[in-house]
Amino acid sequence: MTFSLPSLPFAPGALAARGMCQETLELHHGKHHQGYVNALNGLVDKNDVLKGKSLEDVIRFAHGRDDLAPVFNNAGQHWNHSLFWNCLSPQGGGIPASLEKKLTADFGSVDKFKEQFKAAALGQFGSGWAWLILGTEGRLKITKTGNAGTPVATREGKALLVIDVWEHAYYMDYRNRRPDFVDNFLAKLANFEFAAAQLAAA
Ligand code: MN3
Repeated sequence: MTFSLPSLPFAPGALAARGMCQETLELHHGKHHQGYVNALNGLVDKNDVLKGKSLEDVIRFAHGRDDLAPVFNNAGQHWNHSLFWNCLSPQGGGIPASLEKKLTADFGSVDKFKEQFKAAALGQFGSGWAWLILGTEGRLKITKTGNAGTPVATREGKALLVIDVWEHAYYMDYRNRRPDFVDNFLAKLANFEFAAAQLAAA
């Protein structure tokens, strides 16, 4: 076994009062994410070139290769979900002053950042992810990726915050209402303390 499922950084029921129920987290973490890890380990086990590589190196090696699409998909999903759990918090929604200053400098205001982040999350047709990234030029930017796409593959900067917009992330709590899920994420779940720490460490 090369890769393993990280523990959630909170109890699975800890977000229930803030718009993400325990069953969503148990399925999303314990079934979906675990499934990606299991599939990835099975694929790596059958491929000597991949054995011993870090997760990031596996993602970059498999990126764009049709023959390694299942490897890329499961590795990308493992990386993205591992970050996503850290982007949720039972005390989420509050933006530390250091991050607020940077958001205001690069987007004009916190509200404009939220508008653009929401637009990316809603504009991702089908499954995928929306990201707040510190670009290589030092400016914050918002991007979106489809399916298992990840900024690890494109080396476009450091991911500070991500939202999973696959239906499995929100269907139990919000049914088809992705806008409500994204609004709730920004207001009550997003771990901006983690994003600020990622920024400070960059
Ligand atoms: Mn997911």
